[in-house]
Amino acid sequence: ADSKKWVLMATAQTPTNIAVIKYWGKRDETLILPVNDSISVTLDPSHLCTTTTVAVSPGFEQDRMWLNGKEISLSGGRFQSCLREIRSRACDVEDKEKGIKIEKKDWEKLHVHIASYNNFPTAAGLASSAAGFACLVFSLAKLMNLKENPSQLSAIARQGSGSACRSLFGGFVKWIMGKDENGSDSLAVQLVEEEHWNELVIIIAVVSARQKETSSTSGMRESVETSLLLQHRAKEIVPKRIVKMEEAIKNRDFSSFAQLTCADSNQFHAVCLDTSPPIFYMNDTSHRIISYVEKWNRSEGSPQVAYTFDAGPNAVLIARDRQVAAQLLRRLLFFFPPNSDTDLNSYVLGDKSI
Ligand code: 2P0
Repeated sequence: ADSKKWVLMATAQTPTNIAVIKYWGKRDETLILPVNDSISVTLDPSHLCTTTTVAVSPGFEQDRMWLNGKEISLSGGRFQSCLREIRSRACDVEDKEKGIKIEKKDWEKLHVHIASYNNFPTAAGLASSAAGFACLVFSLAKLMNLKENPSQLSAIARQGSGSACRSLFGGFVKWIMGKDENGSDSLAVQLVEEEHWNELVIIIAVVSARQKETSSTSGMRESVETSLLLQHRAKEIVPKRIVKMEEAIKNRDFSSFAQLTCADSNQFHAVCLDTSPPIFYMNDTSHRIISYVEKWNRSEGSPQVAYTFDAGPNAVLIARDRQVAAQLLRRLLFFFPPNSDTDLNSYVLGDKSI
């Protein structure tokens, strides 16, 4: 009976990431293999992040999970894929102080309890699944003493949610689509560390905290099935953009970075519009923010701010430095006052987010 009393735990914290070259479309739905490479920037963990604690005990009778204190089902294929992949790589664990020894073979029989918290609204288009699955995989890998490196772990997180694979690293990250049918080479690599371009400031303007109408998963499935623009984008446009974006990041070339980021966001939303039936993620306020930033950038002669929008109306604005960020915040509050006729109601400042 005593042996049922011990509990071993591990905790991890993982920030969300924002794509500057977007992932939109899968070539394999189960393994989550994308139709193109993507590049993202990982936010500062103090703002949009998930904290997950995982525990194992011989007293646990089944795998269970709580999200923000509420129990959720682990029966979905994506959770099961992640758990299976991690368990199969688990190693011996010994805690001499507690007198606990778990052998590799024991992990198949032991159950885990998972408690996860987001410090931001779930499913409001703020990429909660990215931070969530990355954190789940990372904390379980810690608990079960996996020997895999972060890129190898990213290929497991990918099977939870595509964008999650990019949250295993800080700084700028590339998700390589890979060629293998089994997905072994579809993983994330770090392009540069967070310190490389620390002048940048990321501001997220929350246009609406409402839950989105079309989930990313079903939206991209419909785009793959119906949009010819998506095929053209994946084959002809993104490969060239990835090369240019890597170059811009390496050289901290903000003009080129901003131009590519805005163009790629706009093309992603054009693909959504090219989908049948069309998908609208942005709203009038989103469009007004785009017009405003475009006008500002043109009046300065070179880009000061880049914008990018994911599967929702919220604007992610990347300022070239702190001065521009301060100016941007003042202007946003002036032109889009909180609780006015627009529904722009709060701002989250990702101060020195990379
Ligand atoms: C991205 N998005 O690159 C793109 C841009 C939204 C727009 O990755 O089906 O939640 O779990 O792989 O990762 C959102 O898609 O979709 C996403 P699944 P995911 O960030």
